[in-house]
Amino acid sequence: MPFRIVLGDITKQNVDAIVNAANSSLLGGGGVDGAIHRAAGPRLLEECRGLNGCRTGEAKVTLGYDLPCKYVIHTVGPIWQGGRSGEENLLRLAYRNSLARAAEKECESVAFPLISAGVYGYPKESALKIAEEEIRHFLDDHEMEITLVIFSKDSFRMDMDLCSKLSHLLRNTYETDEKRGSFLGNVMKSIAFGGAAGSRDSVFTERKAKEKTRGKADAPAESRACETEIEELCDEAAAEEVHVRNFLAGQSAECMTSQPAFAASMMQMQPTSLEAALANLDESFSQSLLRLIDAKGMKDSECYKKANVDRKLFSKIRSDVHYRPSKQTVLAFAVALELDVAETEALLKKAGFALSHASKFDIIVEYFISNKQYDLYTINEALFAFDQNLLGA
Ligand code: AR6
Repeated sequence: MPFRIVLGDITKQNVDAIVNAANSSLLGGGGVDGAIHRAAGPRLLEECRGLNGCRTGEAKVTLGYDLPCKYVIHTVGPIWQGGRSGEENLLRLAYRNSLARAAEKECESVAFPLISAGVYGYPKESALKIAEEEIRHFLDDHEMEITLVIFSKDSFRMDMDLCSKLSHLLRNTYETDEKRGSFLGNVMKSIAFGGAAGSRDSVFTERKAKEKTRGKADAPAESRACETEIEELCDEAAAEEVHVRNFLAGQSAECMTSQPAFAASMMQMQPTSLEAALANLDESFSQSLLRLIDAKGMKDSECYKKANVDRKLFSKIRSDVHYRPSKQTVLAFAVALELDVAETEALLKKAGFALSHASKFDIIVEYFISNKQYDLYTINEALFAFDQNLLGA
């Protein structure tokens, strides 16, 4: 995944280089600087002594010594003075110069802390936005894995308005659906385990009888509507089950005359038809994706970069017609292609997935897609804030 946000300690990241939010002496300090020097050992300070400091916005490289990374890129962010002293430009320079040093050292992966967002007092939400903008800009024409390491959720601030909208949505959709889900779950369990218990009676009709004897006068309207829907499903399933039983009991002739379409569909399950069906598979995920990229007039690179998908992975998807992507990858492409909810569902189906209101991840992504907000970085910020997997691959 070219860009990700993780919660953790930068000194523990398995990357080629980590960035240190240092001060201009480069001789150590508190915060992330202190943590990096402690983890790297005294040889880091020795090398830093020979660097003659570093001006705000610039970046200098040392080895990583006892750290798991090869290099430490030391940069100095601005001290926040109210925003009128060129802080934004200096913070952007700190990211740009650090990334330039990482590219010079041919790093394939680099991890950043939120520069200036601690002791130097830069407002956290703006510091995050600037970090993301600079990283995204760099990734437009570089291949690298860049991780933004957030030390604690306290140091992470996303748009409060968006955050409260999503909390409200999750409360109203996820929790309501969880309750409804448990009702559906019970029906499904009764279907699955009722049949496995060996009873000769239809589990569907059994379920229906139970539903009928249960008093519904007190049930809330929403729950009654849901139960009616389930009852209808049970009726349909029961009818289908009767036909299957008839057919399997050797009553195919009767079945043929009373239900020709059903009998014909059962006949299609013969081995020769199965072979034919398998020879006529639908368009695969990979084929659908490439068709959609063309239809939107996008270049491949434009699409996979917008989707936060690694170039190598995209080549794999391109060359393997049967490639099975993860749900995060499919949704990342849906966002990059700016699909609507129905188109997203169709693309998910190609990979064997669906959007579910029993999943926070799905609700959050669906929220952005249905509101036509296709900025993947903002979506990932929201997913990170709610402890979900990020989009991309
Ligand atoms: N891993 C990842 N992030 C961390 C870690 C860690 N181990 N420790 C802290 N952070 P700060 P600044 C986060 O104060 O604002 C030093 O004394 C922290 O939560 O380290 O650029 C230097 O010597 C915050 O979000 O750096 C300078 O004098 C972010 O790292 C001065 O502080 C930056 O916080 C630089 O201040």
